[in-house]
Amino acid sequence: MSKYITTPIYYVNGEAHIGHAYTTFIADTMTRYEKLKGEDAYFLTGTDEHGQKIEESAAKNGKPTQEFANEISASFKNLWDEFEISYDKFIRTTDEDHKKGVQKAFEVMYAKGDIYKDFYEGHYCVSCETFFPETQLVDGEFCPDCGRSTSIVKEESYFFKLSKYEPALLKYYTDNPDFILPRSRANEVINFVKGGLRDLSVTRTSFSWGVKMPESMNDDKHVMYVWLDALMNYITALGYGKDDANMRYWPASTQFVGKDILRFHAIYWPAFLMSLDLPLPEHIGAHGWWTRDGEKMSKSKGNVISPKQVADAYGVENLRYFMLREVPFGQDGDFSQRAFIDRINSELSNDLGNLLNRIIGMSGKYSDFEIDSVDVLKYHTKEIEAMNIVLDSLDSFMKNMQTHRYLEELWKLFAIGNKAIEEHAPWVKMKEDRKDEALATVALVANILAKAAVMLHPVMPRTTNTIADALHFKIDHDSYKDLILEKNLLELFNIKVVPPLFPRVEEPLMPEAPKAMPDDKPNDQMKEDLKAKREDDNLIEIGQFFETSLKVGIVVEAEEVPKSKKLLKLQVDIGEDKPRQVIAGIKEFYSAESLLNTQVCVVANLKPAKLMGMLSEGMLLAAKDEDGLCLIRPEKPKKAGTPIG
Ligand code: ME8
Repeated sequence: MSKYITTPIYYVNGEAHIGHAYTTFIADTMTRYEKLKGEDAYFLTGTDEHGQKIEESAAKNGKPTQEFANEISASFKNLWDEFEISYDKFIRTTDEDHKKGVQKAFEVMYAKGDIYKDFYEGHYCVSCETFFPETQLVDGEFCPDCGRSTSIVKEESYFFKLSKYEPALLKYYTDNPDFILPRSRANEVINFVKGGLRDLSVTRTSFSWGVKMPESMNDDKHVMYVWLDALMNYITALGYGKDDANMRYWPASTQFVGKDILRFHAIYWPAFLMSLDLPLPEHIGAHGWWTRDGEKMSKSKGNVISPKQVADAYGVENLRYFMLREVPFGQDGDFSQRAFIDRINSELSNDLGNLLNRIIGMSGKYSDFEIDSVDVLKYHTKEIEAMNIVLDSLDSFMKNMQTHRYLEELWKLFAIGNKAIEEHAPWVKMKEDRKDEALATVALVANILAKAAVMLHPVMPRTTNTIADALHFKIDHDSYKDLILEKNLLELFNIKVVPPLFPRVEEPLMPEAPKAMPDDKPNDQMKEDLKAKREDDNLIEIGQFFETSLKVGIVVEAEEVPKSKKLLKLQVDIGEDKPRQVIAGIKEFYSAESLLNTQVCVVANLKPAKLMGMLSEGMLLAAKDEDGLCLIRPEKPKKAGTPIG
């Protein structure tokens, strides 16, 4: 059976960072693992290049959109090439074949009766390229996903009948409990679907940087919604809509995504596929979010880590090892140089690197680098058994994407090897003239290391090839079959001396991340920063809490905003030279008069936003439930501007 593995296609509005690298590393590791097992595996990655956001980023950079997209797309591709990522195809949504495939899919869905034309009026978030119903907006205006200001967009649009697929989706989740992995993530998706799906607007007329409508629709005002365009990449890459050349790889075995875009992949994507009469992927694997030293990464804090910078300092393979070892798949992870260095020194250098050095040293000293396995079973059945138990356990961890457990178990092999050396002390045996025994122990350890290298190969391909070279064998499907499945030993080792693989790291090799100060003003926060904030399982550090400047304010003027059901215009004194203007969506609950001279709590460092053309320079804290909304106020009067926290 073939295996098809994908990463998300990354937006070309900025360079790759460590989160992108993580997804790509897991997908690469999984593909290499399947290939090692002899599977016909195909690995897709690429870039997502359409939509208003990319158009705006290009404009900000003063470049024509296509040229800008070309540059950033190339920077992703070059990075993956430098990292030796084993993708089979790098797709770009601006590829002609892709665009044709999307048009074809649109036609098929339309012919099926799943697409109809109507009008859409709604709150649109450009950053997320998504419409949100009013009930989901924060404070009547802000995007619930990224926190940015939304704008009201009314346009003619084609709609996909997402609502029609609600029952089929729910049934699919029940019948396929491993569709969404880890399973713990499935509930949020199921609840979202149970909450009711609205039909999805799948075209736009407000901008033109997108895939055009199929000619048969005769409607060139519209371009495709970027998520429809983007999700289709997983099949257009296989030739859908062109020649179906590689469609035999469909359905995908695992589609890796970050938890931020799980909803798109676990709801919209399967619904589109059902409409196209195509089977659904076996797994959507949603991983967690990476922070740096406990802080969200954001451009404004200047703490975004470039994978290239880390790889230049520490080596890309060490980075792969660290990221896959450090976090349980699905959970959030933290990148800190301290934790990284500790793992390099203790696990890579001490446990693994030393074992190779000892084999090189002992084989050189005792038998001119030539050792064979003839006596291994005579003296070491106990160790061989222990080794086989570990090797047999590994596959299930990788199948469940539990790379951290896979590596943890794999490391038991080095413990078995190092312990055998201590216990059997070949140097003593040599002195006692028991050379056979001494060499059997060295051969045992060389076999353990060889097998470990085979299984570590998908995670650290280059390093394990060096180990294989030193031990005089090759890592490929044949050696996997021979050494792992058939449990054979390597007959002969002709050991080659190689320099130490993992020099110890004494000092951090990169500058430390700047620490966010409590009064740091978050301004142009990156998308992922904000996106992650909505996750309810995402605990924050105290410093992150203090990024929000909360102050006691006194309402010094209040009036209704004409023609608005919801808004009041307030002037709030927060101890500055002049009061702040706050446009608050509380008119249904408070009259303007009743607010005059009362105390409120104000978020004072929110980016100013325009609401109905008026500037709002803060937000009031309030609590809302089914009984209505009430403002949060100090229990006793406090001076205007008193900090809260
Ligand atoms: O969402 N931690 O592209 P994108 C972990 N184009 N993973 C992270 C991360 C972090 N801090 N930051 C990014 C898009 N990622 C769309 C996808 S697919 C049809 C369209 C990873 O450039 C993670 O995999 O915003 C996340 O899902 C992806 O990058 C988002 O990349």
